[in-house]
Amino acid sequence: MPDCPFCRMVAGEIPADVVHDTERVLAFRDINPQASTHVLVIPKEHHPTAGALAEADPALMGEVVAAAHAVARQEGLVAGDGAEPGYRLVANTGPAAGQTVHHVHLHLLGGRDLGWPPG
Ligand code: DGP
Repeated sequence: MPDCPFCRMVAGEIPADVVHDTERVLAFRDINPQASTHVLVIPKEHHPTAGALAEADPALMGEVVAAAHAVARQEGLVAGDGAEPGYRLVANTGPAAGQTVHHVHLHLLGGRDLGWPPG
């Protein structure tokens, strides 16, 4: 998608602070971090939302979630048993949730206490 910033990042046309890179998934630090760890995890293929991706290619959605977990481990957010200290995955979908980039991305947030409910 020529106008999609994340497709352009995948193509190497926009610089990214990449923390994880596989055949089908890319993870890079958010330009406007909301926590000491704030990484965006995306499929390299363009899909507009998490739900659309899960319907079109559930295996790829699984790869995106597994990549997020691998990055969380890399960032020291996951103990061996996956329990401590933890992290949050967020997939904003549509205007009510404040989605601004229409290429599915999971926000991986961690490194501070994350309040609930979110804003
Ligand atoms: P969302 O509101 O869920 O669509 O969040 C989009 C996120 O993408 C937002 O936290 C800022 C981030 N972002 C937008 N453009 C860029 C960029 O060019 N580089 C990086 N690293 N992050 C970006």
